[in-house]
Amino acid sequence: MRIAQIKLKVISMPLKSPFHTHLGTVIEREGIIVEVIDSNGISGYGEGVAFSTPWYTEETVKTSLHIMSDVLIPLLKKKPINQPEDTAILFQSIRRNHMAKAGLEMAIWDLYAKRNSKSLSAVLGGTRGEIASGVVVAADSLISSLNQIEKYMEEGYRRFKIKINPSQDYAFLEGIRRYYPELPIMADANSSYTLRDLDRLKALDDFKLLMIEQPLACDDIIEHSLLQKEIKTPICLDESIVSFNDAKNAIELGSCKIINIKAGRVGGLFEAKRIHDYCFDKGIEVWCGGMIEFGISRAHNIALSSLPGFTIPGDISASNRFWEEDIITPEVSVENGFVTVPDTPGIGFGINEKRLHETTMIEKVFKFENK
Ligand code: OSB
Ligand code: MG
Repeated sequence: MRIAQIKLKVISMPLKSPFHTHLGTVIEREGIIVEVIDSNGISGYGEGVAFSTPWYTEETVKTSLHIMSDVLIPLLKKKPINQPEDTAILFQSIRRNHMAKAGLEMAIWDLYAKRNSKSLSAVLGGTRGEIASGVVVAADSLISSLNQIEKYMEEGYRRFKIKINPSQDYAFLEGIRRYYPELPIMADANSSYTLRDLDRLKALDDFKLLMIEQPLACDDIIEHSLLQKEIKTPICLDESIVSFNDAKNAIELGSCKIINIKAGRVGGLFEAKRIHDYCFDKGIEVWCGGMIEFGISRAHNIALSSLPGFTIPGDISASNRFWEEDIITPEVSVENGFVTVPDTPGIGFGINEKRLHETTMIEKVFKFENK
């Protein structure tokens, strides 16, 4: 493929309601919309999912914009890309900065699929026509969590993820279980515990949680393996898995029974698929994590979730979970708890140009010289 230009747009949009975690509250979401245009005028879209501040990983919108503009796009200018894998391999010469890499790489996957008139799901090897949808409850009190759960149940969601931390865990989950004894719930701790909290974590076995996501430090695979031996609730790793090797090590050490795959966190769809394939082989279940993202990243998540190993409902909620109006058309919708996987070319969603325009704060255009 011949890239003619790349456009980067930093957009900013308020969330419908604040997203609380023990690491901070997200009120306004910034992101980077990546458009890669080929010499025939076909556009592929990706999304840089780093946050404004480095609370979840070390990247930020500003570092991503810098790495894309000053490091990765110049690399793309130097080497032709024939298939999406070439991008992932080209970017291996640069350390980390996974969300910056993924934003560009995923746009190239979309472009590649569109050029071949295939859906992204088909290009990735997807086998599912619809995927079960999960939703995250990130409220700061029991009462507002219960209200959110009730609303999301009515909307048909199949799995509820509750944010927990040492000051909002046992009594909190007990409060939820009192009203919803059988609801499929899981907890996400975002690294808020240490092994000193072993008794607290053991006690959570009382709640028949589907899993506990990332209880311990983001860079700790050994202690998670010790913890998993002590608790019945399956551990799912999120922050700890930033590469294929992390996934392999965690599985070999018994640090988790489930992996949350986010393409942004691992550097793109190529690495995400490698992790999926390895887990599939080893019988480790995976699901697709969310990043409070806009529709483009969500569309990529839908395609990724159509792979056979994604057996657990992911953080794939409807556009209206976070946004008054999304930047894609149609918006992502959940019906009876399922999202349909598009079979039209590429990510299978169009761009809501008006919404994209009104939310754009910065725009950068990179023109490629094609000899
Ligand atoms: O830890 O999974 C996480 C959102 C932003 C950053 C990290 C996480 C999350 C979520 C789910 O919990 C968000 C979603 O549904 O998009
Ligand atoms: Mg998580």
